[in-house]
Amino acid sequence: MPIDVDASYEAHFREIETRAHDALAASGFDTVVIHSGSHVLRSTFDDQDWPLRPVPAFNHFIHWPSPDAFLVLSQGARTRLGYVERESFWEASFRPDLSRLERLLEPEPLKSREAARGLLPPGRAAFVGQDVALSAALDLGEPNPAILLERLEDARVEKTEFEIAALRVATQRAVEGHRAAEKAFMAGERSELALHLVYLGASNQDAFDTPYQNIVALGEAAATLHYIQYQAAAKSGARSFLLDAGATHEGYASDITRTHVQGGDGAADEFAALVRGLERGQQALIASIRVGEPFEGLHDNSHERLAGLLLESGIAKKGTSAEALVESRVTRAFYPHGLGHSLGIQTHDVGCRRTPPAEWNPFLRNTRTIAPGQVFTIEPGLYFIESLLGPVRSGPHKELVDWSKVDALKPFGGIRIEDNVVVRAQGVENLTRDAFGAAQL
Ligand SMILES: [Mn+2]
Repeated sequence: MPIDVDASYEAHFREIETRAHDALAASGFDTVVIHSGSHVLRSTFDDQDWPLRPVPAFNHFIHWPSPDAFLVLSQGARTRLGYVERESFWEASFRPDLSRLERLLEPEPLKSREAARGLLPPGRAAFVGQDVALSAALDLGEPNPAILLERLEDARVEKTEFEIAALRVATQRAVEGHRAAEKAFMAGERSELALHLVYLGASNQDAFDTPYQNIVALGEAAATLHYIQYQAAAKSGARSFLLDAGATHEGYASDITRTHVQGGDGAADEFAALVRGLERGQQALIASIRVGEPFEGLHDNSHERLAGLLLESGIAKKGTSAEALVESRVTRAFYPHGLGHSLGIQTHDVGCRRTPPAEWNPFLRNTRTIAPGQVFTIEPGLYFIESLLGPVRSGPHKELVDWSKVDALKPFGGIRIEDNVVVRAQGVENLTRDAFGAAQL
């Protein structure tokens, strides 16, 4: 059944408009001007721009992937949208669809960006955007005041039904790509570049449309957490495939990782068992999500589960305990990143890391208390990263690990399984599993 994203847009806009007004009141501003963005040169020696990434605070209201639109929100006044219409015979211009907006605000075409100054009512104004020089030149308000920015970021943590619908569409697109890439790998494709292109084709997007650069790793390359150096030549011996790739809809990102294995010999079977074990643990973690609990507790629990898997697989030696593996931080060498992060307009949405994590969880990006409306990833991993394992091999806890096992599994690189979940008052919806289910024909 197609997802009706439009139906909930008006309620979304009204809700986040109220949140923005509250943010203004709390931070002592009367007005905020949010700028969609300016073109940025890729190099000062060159005449090409980067594709525009609209400012997240702007995209929260309107998906407008074009520069020089100005959203003006003022306490007690109707919201205004000024935008510069450009005619160019070099490039196609962006044609906004204003039909959805007309009941919500005043769209006002501007002759130039300078005309944006005329949109501001009297009072204390703040500017939110990347182009601080433009704000200064046009006197659009205090640039990016931290107190207001923080509140606008916080206002993105709890998703509206519109945002959840957009995330569902973004997830479905990504799942099409994941299915096609898995099929190609299982059929013998061993070029990372070719798998990347299969993914883009099946998810119907250009590389610049993806929310983050696809991570496409065969074999040992899966041990590099953000591996994007796709090899065009086939890695004929590779038997594992890690794909971390998403898609966007209305600027909202999905972020999905799957790990596949093909083989048949002992080591491939052992690695396949590890993949299944990690996935079982990931699903158990999702089932244990509870409103009111700290996300960091889930992260700590993911280390206890990993310790169990290391023991079960024989990577950790018999006689060692799960507690010892966690206490000695050996699990951190196999799984160095955080369990998950908030997801929305930004792949790594920022509002969930207001307080720093514990010293032993340095890379955790979500330290919030779990609450309804939050959307985050659950992505435990297990990798054979020599720069992290080396110090364990020669350190005081080397006896906890069976290094011959590690060496046998190293050519497979690593595993990550990542789903995107929505927290509801009554439980959790798994956007990723729902989409994989729907795509199974
Ligand atoms: Mn992620």
